[in-house]
Amino acid sequence: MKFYKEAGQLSVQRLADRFVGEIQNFRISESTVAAHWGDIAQAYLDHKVLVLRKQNITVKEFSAFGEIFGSAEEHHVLAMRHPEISTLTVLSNQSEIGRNPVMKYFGDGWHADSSYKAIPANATMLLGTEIPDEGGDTLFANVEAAFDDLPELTKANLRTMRMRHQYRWSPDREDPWARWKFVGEVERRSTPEVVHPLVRKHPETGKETLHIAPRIIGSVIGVEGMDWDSSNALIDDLMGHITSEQYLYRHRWMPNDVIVWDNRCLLHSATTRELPQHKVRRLVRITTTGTPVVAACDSAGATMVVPDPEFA
Ligand SMILES: O=C(O)CCC(=O)C(=O)O
Ligand SMILES: [Fe+2]
Repeated sequence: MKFYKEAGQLSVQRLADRFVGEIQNFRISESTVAAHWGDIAQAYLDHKVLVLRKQNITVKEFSAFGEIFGSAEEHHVLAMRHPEISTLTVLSNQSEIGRNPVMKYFGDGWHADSSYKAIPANATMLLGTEIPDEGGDTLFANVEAAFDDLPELTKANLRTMRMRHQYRWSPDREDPWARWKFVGEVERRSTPEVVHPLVRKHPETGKETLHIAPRIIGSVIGVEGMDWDSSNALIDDLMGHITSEQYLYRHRWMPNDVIVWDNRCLLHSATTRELPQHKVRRLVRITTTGTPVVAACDSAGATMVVPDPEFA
């Protein structure tokens, strides 16, 4: 179903069932960003993912756009940073100097950015600089809609739970995809285990959503206080529900596309592992810092950082 929605003077076309808007006839520049700041911020909340086509823009203009969504954060994996501008990340599916081969597949697997930090990310935006003719799509899942559709009793039960997260955690450290393979001491120190409420309230819309990721290399250890089997089964069940077809949007990239998404109510995944190596894909990325995770229910408490015994 497609329909048009006006956000102030912006024309926005809905691209998926309950989320994703394409802002039309808009060229990002410092002056257009200043003139449409409020409209873009509102469209972002209304649509959760914004798509802007044909943005042949400079890195400075891209950064100006990013400021609408807060302050840009430096990626904790040093090798992912842009060599000159530390608040930009460069994604590439090629073998880049100084990078572990696993980094070619950055973001492949369902996740929300920085979900494992005490203060997770607000927005992430990407500018497609080198895009293959086919493949390398980015997938999005509308977690807020998926949570909303759950039975009331299930929602009430989930609201009392807390989830353990850690960037480098993996059920199997020998797994070739495990982050243990490339995180050094500096990165380990900046990413201790963090326990968040499982159901959070969106800080701007007040809507409830799940703060979750898959347990396989997805930074999620498990539900606090629950035995492994029950925790794994619950996470797998929820992930199966969230990633069912009715909640998904697949972004097929064109060169110079800009997309921005709300990590506070969505999951996303790159598909670079399926992309043949000769198909070059490079994008520039900005992520902005969010606000603390606020539990939907008081009994789920506040976020807690667990002191790392290795560095205590
Ligand atoms: O490359 C992509 O499609 C998405 C990568 C990703 O997860 C991110 O930029 O946060
Ligand atoms: Fe990501």
